[in-house]
Formats: sequence, structure tokens, C-alpha cells
Amino acid sequence: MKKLIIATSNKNKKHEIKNILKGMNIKVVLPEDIGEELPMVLENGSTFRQNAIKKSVTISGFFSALVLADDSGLEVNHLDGKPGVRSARFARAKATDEENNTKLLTLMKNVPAQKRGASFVCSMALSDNGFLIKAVEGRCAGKLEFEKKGDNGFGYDPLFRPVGSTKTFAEMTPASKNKISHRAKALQKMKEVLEAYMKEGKE
Ligand code: ITT
Repeated sequence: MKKLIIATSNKNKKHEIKNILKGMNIKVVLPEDIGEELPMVLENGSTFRQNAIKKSVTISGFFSALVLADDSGLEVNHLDGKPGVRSARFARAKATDEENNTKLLTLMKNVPAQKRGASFVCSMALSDNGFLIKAVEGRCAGKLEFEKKGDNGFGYDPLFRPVGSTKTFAEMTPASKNKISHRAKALQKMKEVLEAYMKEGKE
């Protein structure tokens, strides 16, 4: 069975990706499963797509393997798309989720409900042996709450309520989030790419 390495050091992303890919005819492994550390890749692109491609190409060259990388974050309409590619380090370098959420709530303090639109974005790139196979994107639109709600998930999940839901991502079960999230949507597209790529290899 072909092996796919998930190139992320974010443990929440790892679990979400592993769960969503369950049932595919591919062995999904994490770098720690094979006793390796991920090489550092500087995420200095101006788009999620650039960063996802850079991570997956670099890491798949390093491991000489099939690698999936994700770059993701939150775009807030009222803040002209911020925090965007800086989502993980919005408050400062190596910020905690708590610090990032506090900064976002402070910036959005007097912004009324109808102007609190935001979208989670996830770019995913698949590479083999240092060559890009494909990059895809998934989006999930919603609104920002005025305070944190819920304990599940990670990052900005307690502040984000997807369109059509009464719950924030952090109030949902992981299974419910994984049905509608930006990451789930990107992975649905990537599953088709992976299936076609594996089929090609057998021909
Ligand atoms: P890797 O680069 O190792 O994958 P990372 O945590 O640095 O891990 P990113 O650069 O993609 O990942 O930054 C993602 C940040 O965006 C993450 O730290 C969260 O703050 C936010 N984010 C992304 N997806 C999210 C989700 O599903 N729920 C909540 N916050 C999310």
C-alpha cells in the first residue's frame, strides 16, 4: 500500500486530516510514526497556496515520498482578509491560540453582527519526490462571535460560527466540524487527485 506523509506539526490538523482520509486505500502516516522530524520550512509566501506548495514540495523532496501539506487560516472581511496567512502568528511570533483570539476579539470589539463575516481557508498541496502534483483549496464561510464559545477544536474555532449553524466550530463534535470545514472541503478535492494519481501509478 502506498504511503502518504502528512507534513504538519500542528497536532489538531494531523488528527483532522487522518480522520477525513480514513477508508482510503492509502497508508496515512505522520512524521513521528516513521521516527523523523519535519524539516523547518519558512512560511513566507503571500498566499496560503504558495505556502502549502512550498511545504509539500520541500518536505516530499526531503523524505523522497508522497507528501500532503496544508496551509490554512482565517480571513475576516472587516479586517481586509487579516489575519490570513499570518493566522498562527497574529498576536506575535509563536503566539498561543488564546493570544490570537484575544487580539481578534479586541480588533472586532465594536463591529456589529452584520459586519462580522469571515471565512476559513485551507490550501492543500500534494507532492511526490519533490515535484508538485496538485494544489487545491477549501473554504468555509461564517460569522465571528463576540466571545469565545466551546472547548473543542483549536485556533479560532471558539470564535467562528459557520453559515447555517447555531454552534461555533468549538461547540461542534469533531465529526460535525470535519463534514463542513475548509479542511474537509480541500480534502474531498484532494481525495480525487490522490485516487487518480495512485491509479496512474498502477497502469
Ligand atoms: P503547520 O505549518 O506545521 O502545518 P501551523 O499551526 O503553523 O502548522 P498554519 O501555518 O497553516 O499551521 O497556521 C494555521 C493557523 O490558522 C492555526 O494556528 C490556527 O490559528 C488557524 N487555523 C487553521 N485552521 C483552523 C481550524 O480548522 N480551526 C481553527 N483555527 C484554524
